[in-house]
Amino acid sequence: MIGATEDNNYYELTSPTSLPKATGFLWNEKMMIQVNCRGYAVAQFMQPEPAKYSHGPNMEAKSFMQPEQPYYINHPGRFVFVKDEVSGEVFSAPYEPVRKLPDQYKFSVGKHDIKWRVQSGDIVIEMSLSLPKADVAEMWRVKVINLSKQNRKISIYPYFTVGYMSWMNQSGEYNEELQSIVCSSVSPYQKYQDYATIKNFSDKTYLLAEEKPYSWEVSEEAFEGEGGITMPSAVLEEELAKGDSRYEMPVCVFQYKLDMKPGEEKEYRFLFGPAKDEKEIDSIRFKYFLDKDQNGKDGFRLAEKEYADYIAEGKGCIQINTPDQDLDNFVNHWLPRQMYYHGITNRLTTDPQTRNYLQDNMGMSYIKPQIARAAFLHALSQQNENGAMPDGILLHKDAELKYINQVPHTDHCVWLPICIGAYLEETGDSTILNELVPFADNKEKVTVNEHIDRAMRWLISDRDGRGLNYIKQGDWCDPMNMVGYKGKGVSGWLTMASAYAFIIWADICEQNGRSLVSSEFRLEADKSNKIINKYLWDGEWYGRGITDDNVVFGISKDKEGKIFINPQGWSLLCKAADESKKEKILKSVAEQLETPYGVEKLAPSYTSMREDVGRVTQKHPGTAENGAVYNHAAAFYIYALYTVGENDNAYRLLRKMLPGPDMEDIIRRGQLPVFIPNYYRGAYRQFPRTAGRSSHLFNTGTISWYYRCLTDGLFGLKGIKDGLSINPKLPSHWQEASVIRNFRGAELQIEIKRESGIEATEVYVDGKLADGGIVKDVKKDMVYKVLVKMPVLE
Ligand code: CEZ
Repeated sequence: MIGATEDNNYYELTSPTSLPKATGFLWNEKMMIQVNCRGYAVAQFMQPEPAKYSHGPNMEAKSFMQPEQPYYINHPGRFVFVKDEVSGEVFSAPYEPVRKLPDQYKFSVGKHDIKWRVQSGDIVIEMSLSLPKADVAEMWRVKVINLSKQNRKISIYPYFTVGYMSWMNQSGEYNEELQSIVCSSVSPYQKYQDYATIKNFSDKTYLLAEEKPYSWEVSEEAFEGEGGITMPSAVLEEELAKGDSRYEMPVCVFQYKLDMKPGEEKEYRFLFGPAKDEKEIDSIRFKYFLDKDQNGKDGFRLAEKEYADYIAEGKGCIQINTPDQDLDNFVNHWLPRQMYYHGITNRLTTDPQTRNYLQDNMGMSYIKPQIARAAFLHALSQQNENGAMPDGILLHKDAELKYINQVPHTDHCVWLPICIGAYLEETGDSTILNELVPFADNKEKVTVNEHIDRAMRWLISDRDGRGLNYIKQGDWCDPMNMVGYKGKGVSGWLTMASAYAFIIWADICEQNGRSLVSSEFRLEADKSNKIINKYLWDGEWYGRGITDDNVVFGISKDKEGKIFINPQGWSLLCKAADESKKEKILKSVAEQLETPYGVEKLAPSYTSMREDVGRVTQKHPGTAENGAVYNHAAAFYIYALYTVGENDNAYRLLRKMLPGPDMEDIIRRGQLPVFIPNYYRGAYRQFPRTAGRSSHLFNTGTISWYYRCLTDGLFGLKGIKDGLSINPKLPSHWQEASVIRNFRGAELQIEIKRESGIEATEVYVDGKLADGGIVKDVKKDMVYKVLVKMPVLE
């Protein structure tokens, strides 16, 4: 019912009702679309701020992508109504809005396309969606197949939602010359100053047909009639009325009449998207449909191919073969794709949050390190000369800091050494450290070394009398906005994260001949750790912070929000926790935060506002930062577990981040294992009924950390200055695994085996024992055969 195809290129679902919210997503340089198995879609494009061309039937608030996206009967979608002209029977593919259960159904999520095959009686509808690489348009194929032994007379009605475009001006009509339905609108605005921007918007939505339609309808109301969207009156008529829409809600529906012989197939192709004007639609029509020649040149097909090639560039640096096939499938096929999406699109925003921008580019270091490098330099060029990093990084000349980026958060500096450190490990490119970069408020250029020194010193300066880092209106946890808004509250986690950043930076400085600076920051890390232990250790675990009114929170005394995951994992990373504290932490996390779906971000979830903590406590218990299995935080914890050698613990939690492998688990999460969502519902001990549900939101900082858990942790194939250090951390029940690791232009074919008689891991490179498990002098274009022998564990 649910599983990967043999070639692993698709993940398939064979019921439209068992996982009704299962989705796949596609993106390109300017847009993204997430479609669910039943035909509903959420799409946005950049102009340069995110905008829509397929709307809900009411005025929509502008917002970024949301978790647990709700769908409703009139939700924007892409459907094909099918009517038997003889019997009058109607169904719709893929499933909505008629909801007639098909005889056979398949939803196939691919990497560069998403497909459906729906059979009702003897009629099959195949739909497929792909995108061009650079244009904003959905490319649809709709195929009709007559499986019966008789001639069949049917009508099909491809239906594309346009929805409520604008309260100022909206209309639509069929344009004969363009063979398109063109809907027009004016984006609502009120300030005359905005006219200069909105006049350039792509305020039209079009549906372009390759083949001339028999008929059409452009008024949603006329199409639905009294039947409503589930059985539109217009479909029951002989012919659509060729209506238009005049300040009425537009829709794009075509009708094609088919007289099909037994076994006959017929395919139609469409383009759906936004445009500035008719001229643009005309040129799109030429490019995709008309520009053909005798040699089989076909713009549509070429664009599909170009898109497939673009997506295929998102390859990671490991191919794995382990006893866990589902993990293999995810890691080899879907994880790098999601990481690439983050790195290449910056989540389709013009002002990504600084921490997201840096972490997403940490992931890009494993795919296209040159892009990561440029991004790190770009981010540093927006640093202030006092060392502080801004809340968001502006990517476009007209971009401005919006929404959450207008709220002061204090953690952005810590991500610099952490993320650039990962880049250095992967590439060995220490030249980045000597690049000269200006500041936002000072054009004078200084080295990256100097930039990061200043960032670290800013973290040291932004502390209270005790030496704890101020939180202001948030740290990594965005909505923790009232701990320190009066200027006194501090973040325990941020103090730990700073200590960890100091250690990473000290290591990098030491390796690059800056020993003085290195010892300065090592000292700072030690100092921070003492302070952390003095003020935040609560007996069995670490507290999260101290409020403006000097109240420690995230501790055993609290009724809700007793324990937070972040301080536990990061105390291991920054080495604040000694062995005995570590044991206590592991136990407390397992008892209070672990669930069948991963570790929760905090517990118990807050059930009412805590005014000295903030907005996070107002989110619904068990969702997002209020106690969901927030995968980004869970990934930090797992990374920390690998760092302290808790291999079995780490693997168990790593595995819980993926839906499955058993069906019950996939159904409960409600999501196919083709991406990791930002959270699964938590509050497992408070609200078990909803626990485990996926947020279906594929924007998440989890991915690059998950990847590092695999490269540095599970497979222990971590870059160091002069080579690749090999020290796998397989779970004790795995006897073997193999990995192809692409590293600095070379390919390492690595076999890992447990062998009796082996006491400590031994690494052989092309037959020779490698000192310290390090493959030195890795040469570009070389292939290395590596054998790793590990002890057998009972
Ligand atoms: O946003 C993410 C942020 O993009 O939340 C993370 C944070 O580290 C990321 O930078 C944890 O707080 O209420 C809010 O503002 C939320 O915090 C969301 O915007 C949240 C979304 O869930 C998107 O993933």
